[in-house]
Amino acid sequence: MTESFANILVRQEGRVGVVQLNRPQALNALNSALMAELVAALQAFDADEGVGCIVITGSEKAFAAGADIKQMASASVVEMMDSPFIGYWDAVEAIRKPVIAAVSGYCFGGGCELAMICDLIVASDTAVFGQPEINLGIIPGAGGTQRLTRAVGKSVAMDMILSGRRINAQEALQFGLVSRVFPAASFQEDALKVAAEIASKAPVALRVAKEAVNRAYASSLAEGVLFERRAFNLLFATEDQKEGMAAFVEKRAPTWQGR
Ligand code: DAK
Repeated sequence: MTESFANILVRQEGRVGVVQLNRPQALNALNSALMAELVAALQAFDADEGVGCIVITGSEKAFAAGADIKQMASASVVEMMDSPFIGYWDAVEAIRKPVIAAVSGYCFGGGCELAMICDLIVASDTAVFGQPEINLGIIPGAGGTQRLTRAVGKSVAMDMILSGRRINAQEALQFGLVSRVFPAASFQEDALKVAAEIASKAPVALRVAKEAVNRAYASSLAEGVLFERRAFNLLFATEDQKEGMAAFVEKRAPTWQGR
């Protein structure tokens, strides 16, 4: 990627595309400029055949301390309704490749909502999650009331959203919000290893698997199982399915073609 950005750092490590949120003076608060750059970088990685998995991360101190309070403080209701801001979150959700949120430090408000839009969250043991919008006289505005409830259940979600309770990395693991917690000292490498492992899998199967798991949120069990069955059968039209099964039988590593 040759584009240069003011609010994010972008790099590629093997088949992993990494986007690092980089507004340290505001603890990576998510303003429109940062979100526009994030979406541009994610879409570029999504279109790049050399990338199999994408990581969104922040600094050691903050993944993101929320949407930018200073940017929205004086907004009117009509300005909020007309704002293209929510479109950035929708665009993150529309990325087809697996996206990992690698969270260290503060992960609050819109930051937590951004992490939950990602396909999985891995955390440093320093991570702290929260939806503190109630302290500003508002509620989560980028899906937090819905995704947090699905992730951790009603009681914990209500607790966090109504009281502004923060939870640490171990609690987030226990409640099912994050999939793995790593020691701060090795967190960056550990998160990249998870991403590299995913990036090494068959690209079409990854994309279809992501779609199928996401169906579990958006449909009844019966519809979701039907979707999975069709998606599963579809993969038998790919060269990668033939290669994966042949490699198993021949006791060798598969070579994926992404088709
Ligand atoms: N926005 C803007 N600036 C922020 C910020 C934020 N969310 N969080 C921190 N900063 C800025 C601080 O103002 C400070 O800037 P200066 O005063 O130095 O200029 C700098 O970052 C360092 O922050 P602190 O001095 O406060 O640092 P501490 O270590 O003492 O405290 C903290 C760290 C994370 C506990 C604290 O900064 C904090 O409580 N921050 C606010 C957390 C918060 O309330 N987050 C939720 C924001 S509301 C929407 C979609 C989504 C949303 C809204 C609409 N639509 C689609 C319409 C989401 C809303 C939110 O996220």
